[in-house]
Amino acid sequence: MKKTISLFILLGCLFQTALSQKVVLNPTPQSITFVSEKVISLSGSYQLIHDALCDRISIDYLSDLLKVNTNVAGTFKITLGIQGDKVIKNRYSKKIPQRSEGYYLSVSEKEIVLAGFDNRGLFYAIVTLSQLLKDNALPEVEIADYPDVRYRGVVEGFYGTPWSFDDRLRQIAFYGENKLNTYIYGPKDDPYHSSPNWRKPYPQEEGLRIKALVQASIANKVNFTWAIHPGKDIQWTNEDRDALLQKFESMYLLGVRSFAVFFDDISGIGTNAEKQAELLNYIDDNFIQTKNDVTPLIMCPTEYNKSWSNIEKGYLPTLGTKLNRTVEIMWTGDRVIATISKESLQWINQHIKRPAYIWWNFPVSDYVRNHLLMGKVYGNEKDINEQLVGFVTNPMERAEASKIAIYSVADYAWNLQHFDSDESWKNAIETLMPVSYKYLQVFCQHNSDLGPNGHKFRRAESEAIQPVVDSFLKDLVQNKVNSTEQQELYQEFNRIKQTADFLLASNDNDILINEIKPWIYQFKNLGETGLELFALIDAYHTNNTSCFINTYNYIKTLRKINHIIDSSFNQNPYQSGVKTGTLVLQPFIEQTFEYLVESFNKKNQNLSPLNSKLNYIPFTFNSNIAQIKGVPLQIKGKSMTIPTVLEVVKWESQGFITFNLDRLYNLAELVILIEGEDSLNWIQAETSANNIDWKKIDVKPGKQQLNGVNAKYIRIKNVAEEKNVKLKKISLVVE
Ligand code: 14T
Repeated sequence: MKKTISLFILLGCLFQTALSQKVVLNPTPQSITFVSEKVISLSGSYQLIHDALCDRISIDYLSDLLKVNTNVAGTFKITLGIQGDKVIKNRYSKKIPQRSEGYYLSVSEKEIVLAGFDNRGLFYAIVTLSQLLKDNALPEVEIADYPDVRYRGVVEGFYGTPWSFDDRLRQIAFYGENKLNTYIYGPKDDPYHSSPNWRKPYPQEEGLRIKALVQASIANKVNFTWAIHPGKDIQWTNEDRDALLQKFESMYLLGVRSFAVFFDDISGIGTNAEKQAELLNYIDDNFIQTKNDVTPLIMCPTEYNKSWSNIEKGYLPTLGTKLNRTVEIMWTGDRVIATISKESLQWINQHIKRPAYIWWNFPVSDYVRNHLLMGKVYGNEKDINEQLVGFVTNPMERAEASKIAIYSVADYAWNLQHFDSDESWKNAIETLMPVSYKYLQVFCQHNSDLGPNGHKFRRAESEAIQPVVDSFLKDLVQNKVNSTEQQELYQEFNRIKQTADFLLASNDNDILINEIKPWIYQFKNLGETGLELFALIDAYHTNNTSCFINTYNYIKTLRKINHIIDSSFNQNPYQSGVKTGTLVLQPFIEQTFEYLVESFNKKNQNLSPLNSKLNYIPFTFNSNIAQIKGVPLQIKGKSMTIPTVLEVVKWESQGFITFNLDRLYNLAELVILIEGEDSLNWIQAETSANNIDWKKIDVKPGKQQLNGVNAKYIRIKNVAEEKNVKLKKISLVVE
């Protein structure tokens, strides 16, 4: 009996075989046939059949996997090789998909066949075999498989602390396990990748670490791609051109065989398309093409997304026509942070005259550093494989936590049509925590949205409980009680509280737990606060005044604990602190609390009213500067800071930032730090008590004392021409 299973029915390729455990294949194969329901138990001695020149990496990997004892040859045959090999040629060649990195795998009672289109294909056949293997047994299957996308992987391209050496080693192994073939090394904060040191070779120790990463990449069939970011201060001289080539040569000596040049996030002369194309063609002609073992050059343009591109001015068309066709061009989509559609790819491809190489800015969190992005991978269209040459994800500073998204990107980029976002996310979680996955799933479900941010990119969060929250809130304001809803919500908060402890005490992925620990603390606080809310509801309905006040006080105290966590962990000048459950659950708590306390106050007019605002925000700001408005003000005690944005900000003439205080304060200190600006004569600062009459104050760069000026509003304004500036810090401290 032969059974071909449609992968749609398989739901993300989870299938129950006669094996005791379920088998999950990631990425989902293109086609899989269950030949029978038999389980093939492996005996431990085999006959490995391969050509003499068969790829050593695959032989070693297979031997390791099956613990092959080469001294004791068995009778069970395992044939491995590629397309043209003698052992493959006549018998199996026709079964191998004619696609690069494709493979054919068959498991029967007689033998196992592992046949790659190329060496990477063979390697991937063994990866699949390793995923099929459970308790030394295999299902009887036939698989023909290949990737939809040529380059699949990760670009370590974020701002912030670069991944550690150990992070990277674990990542590279993970890429091998999930058939990702690309790791692009480009952490913005490595000074030898970008300015100031891009011209210099790495110091010896760091060089050796890169060499070791290259070795690990080779063992996992990953292209270790080393990227350079020279555009901040490149001079377009022959010296700089040669310095870049020399740097690449030094990386080549460390074993690097894939290269990229990034021109993102720069301003000034570095952004010149003609010059960029000229330099890249030179590198391509005199370095990439002259070595016979280097993969095609990759570049990231300055206009790397549609919203930043100006076709009339010709930047992208210049690259499209001038840049050697062999150079791949990266693209983030319609915006810096966007999901990818067919239409947007067609748009860019016509300008760059080649299929784009997608740099997907998810789950990168360098612009929302107080959030974890552990939600599902969704939103990218599934019919775009013809329109792109690569798909790499830019991850979070937290490497292990990023694996949830990376796992699903591996799944998606291998087999677009069969990608099942929900199933892939669940499988990722189970892979990361094979024992405690149920708890991790609860955690991730409520830690996926980004909160309001300058890029206006949001993700679904708390989807399962959201409808209950909505109808609960509707009932609440109508004074209706729906006990099923209440029960469900109560249980969810209870689950959250327990989950936090279960995760803290778990030991199936210590590295992950360590990375996300502050968020687990905050998650527990969220659970506890939610539970107390139900005690408050109870006290309210039973008119138990003292219980109500007591619970009210306790909820306020839990909020203080929340602030303590928020100001103790993950402190950084960008988005400091620790946020969790911000899309659905925190607003639920705040709104319910507010409604209950206000109703209580109305009922108890003889008592002095309780403060119904759980989250009282004393300071806010507004601005007409596009890149700044809409970001949340950072408040710490008496000090407030406009969160640092990574980019160069276009500060138009008359562009302003106004701090609004909740009452009159004596102002203590103002900080305006702008890169390279030692005179702020183009900025006017003024204060006001009533938002009508304004009084000018002098401004100087950096920190300045305000000597107790009494005001409720303080505004800074560009009174000169438009300026492009890198804002280092803008903050105000009151007494
Ligand atoms: F090259 C790019 F494709 C890219 O995305 N560059 C950076 C990247 O390093 C960063 O991790 C990512 C997310 O913040 O976005 C780019 O960085 C930015 C994005 C901006 F919108 C830097 C300044 C910006 F204004």
